[in-house]
Amino acid sequence: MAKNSYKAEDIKILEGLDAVRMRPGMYIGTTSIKGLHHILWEIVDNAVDEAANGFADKIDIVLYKDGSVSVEDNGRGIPTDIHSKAGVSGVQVVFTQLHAGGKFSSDNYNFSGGLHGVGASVTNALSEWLKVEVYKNTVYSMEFRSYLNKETGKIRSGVPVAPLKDTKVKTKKKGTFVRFKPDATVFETVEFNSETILKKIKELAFLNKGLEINFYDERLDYRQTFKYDGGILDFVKYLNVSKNTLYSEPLYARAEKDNIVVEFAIQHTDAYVDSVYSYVNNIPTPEGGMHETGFRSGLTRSLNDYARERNILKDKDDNLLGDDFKEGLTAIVSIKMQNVQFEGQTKNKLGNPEARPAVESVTVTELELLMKNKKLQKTFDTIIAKAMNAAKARLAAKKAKEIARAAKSLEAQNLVGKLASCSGRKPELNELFIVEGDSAGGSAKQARVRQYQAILPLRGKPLNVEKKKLEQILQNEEIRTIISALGTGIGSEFDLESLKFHKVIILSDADQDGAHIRAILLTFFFRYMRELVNEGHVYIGMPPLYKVYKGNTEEYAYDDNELKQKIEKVGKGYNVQRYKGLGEMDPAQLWETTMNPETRSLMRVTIEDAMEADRLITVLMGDEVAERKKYIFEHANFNKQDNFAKLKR
Ligand code: TTJ
Repeated sequence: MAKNSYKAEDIKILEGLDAVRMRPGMYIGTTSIKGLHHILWEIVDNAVDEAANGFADKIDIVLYKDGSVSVEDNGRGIPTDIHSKAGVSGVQVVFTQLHAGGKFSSDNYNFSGGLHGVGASVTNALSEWLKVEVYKNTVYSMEFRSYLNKETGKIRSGVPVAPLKDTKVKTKKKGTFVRFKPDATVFETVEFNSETILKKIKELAFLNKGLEINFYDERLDYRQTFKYDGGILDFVKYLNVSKNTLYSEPLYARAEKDNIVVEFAIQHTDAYVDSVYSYVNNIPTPEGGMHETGFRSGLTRSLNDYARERNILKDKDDNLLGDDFKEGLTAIVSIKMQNVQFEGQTKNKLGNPEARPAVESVTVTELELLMKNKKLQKTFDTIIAKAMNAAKARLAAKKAKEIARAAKSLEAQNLVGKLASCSGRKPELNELFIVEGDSAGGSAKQARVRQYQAILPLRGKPLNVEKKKLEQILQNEEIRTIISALGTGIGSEFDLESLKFHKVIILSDADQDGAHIRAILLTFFFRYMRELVNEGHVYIGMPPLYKVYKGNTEEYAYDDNELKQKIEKVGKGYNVQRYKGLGEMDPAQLWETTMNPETRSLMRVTIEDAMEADRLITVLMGDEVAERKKYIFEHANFNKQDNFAKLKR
């Protein structure tokens, strides 16, 4: 009776393996080189599981000249005794029963990978032959073969040549050895790629701290050993080897929560993208999933808490976002758990919802522990500083986007009412004078050459762009008029091609208010129309400070030094007029001194000038009181023309 049922069972099992051979794609996805490697990983996974559960610390992989490959571990060995239900040895069950995969019950293993869980029997089914040795005091041995059934004309897969045999040969070794030759009639190629294998082995060695994996390729007589006592900490170091790291030792932690073992390693670089790699039971999850989500939110939460505790983030500040902490982050998150469920089209994503809170909790708890270590304070401060920078860039980008959008809608409106436009249609020749004050604006309108000179008078100070919010800036009429007059748009939408005036000339008084207006305009250009400055389209008009005259002679002086020279030149009986503002000049004088291309003085604004103006505005208007005082002290007479942005005539 027992024997009969065994036989029936046996036949059913063999039919199972034949099914694998009939439709390999159903079990390993593909019969390409990827599928070929897949049947190797099914075997390697079993050995790695034994190691991951603490029963083995060495795995040898050999590629042979005959096209076969072997995997050996120094673990407990596949069970050699008769399996009570199957009535055959454990070894036979492992290699002939689909889904058995060496994991008889979860009592033997806490966690097991199994790349796709199809098990070692699939490897057997798709091999020409497979040999097993188990070392437990003596050497046990068994062999499987595929052969042509002459009666049916079909190939039978993975058939035991004989039951498992105790050879009685004594051995001091412990473990399992499996060697197989992939079936050339199944796969598109049966040539293993050692590079692919090496890459995967290296990853497995990183993921399993202290596990030694030896590789030997007999075809090339090439060997390499992988062993990382730092595990994923070494992995992170390896990933960052050619990058600029922000601190030398990666942060590392490992803890268990709700039967899930969580391990992570983190190190930041000066890069702007993140490289986070996650794994479940040594299987990569390139699309992330619940564990990665938990890790990222745990990281964000604990680092925000830290930043507040250290008062780097003030009460009024918003929390830093997950995206801010992503910048330059290199991390490995590796978890081990039971009943893994993969999701997504490619099954590259961890679906188990319970993984999320477990990983988040471990991440927060373990990071908080590390944060208490005074020696790591600098590291954490560096991480926060990096994220603060990222947040700043994020806000600036958002602002630029909003402003660009708003500017687009501005173009639709007609805001150039105050603008006295020019008639010429050649932007290369056209000049826009932005003139401080209505009275100077009036003079300029009278003096100009209408064909190529346009005048935009500014009433009062254009709004300080630094202190105000975006919406307020755009509500400011002066700024709106400038934007719509230039025609370029702003921020990310800025388009130099649409510029209507190739010279944009700021004309302001030589006093403190004038200097301020100039700085505000330069700051605006620097922030929102940087290219305009970069391409040399922004100028500062230089009205003279003095007029020296006698009879019909008139000489202008732009500073005190020049005044002395001009006085000498005009000679006895001279008169001096000091201009307090542009408005004191009549149109003819304004034309001659500041607008006539033949006689005027213009200074082209460089990007450094604009940057300096931006800094000045930021410091003068910003929150840093000490910095402001220092700046005012150092630039006490900042309304002097030559002190403003190093402009040279
Ligand atoms: C199963 O539960 C009892 C103790 O041994 C467990 C076991 O199966 N261990 C084991 C299997 N170690 N190594 C393997 C193994 C190694 C290779 C190379 C291939 C396969 C299919 C299994």
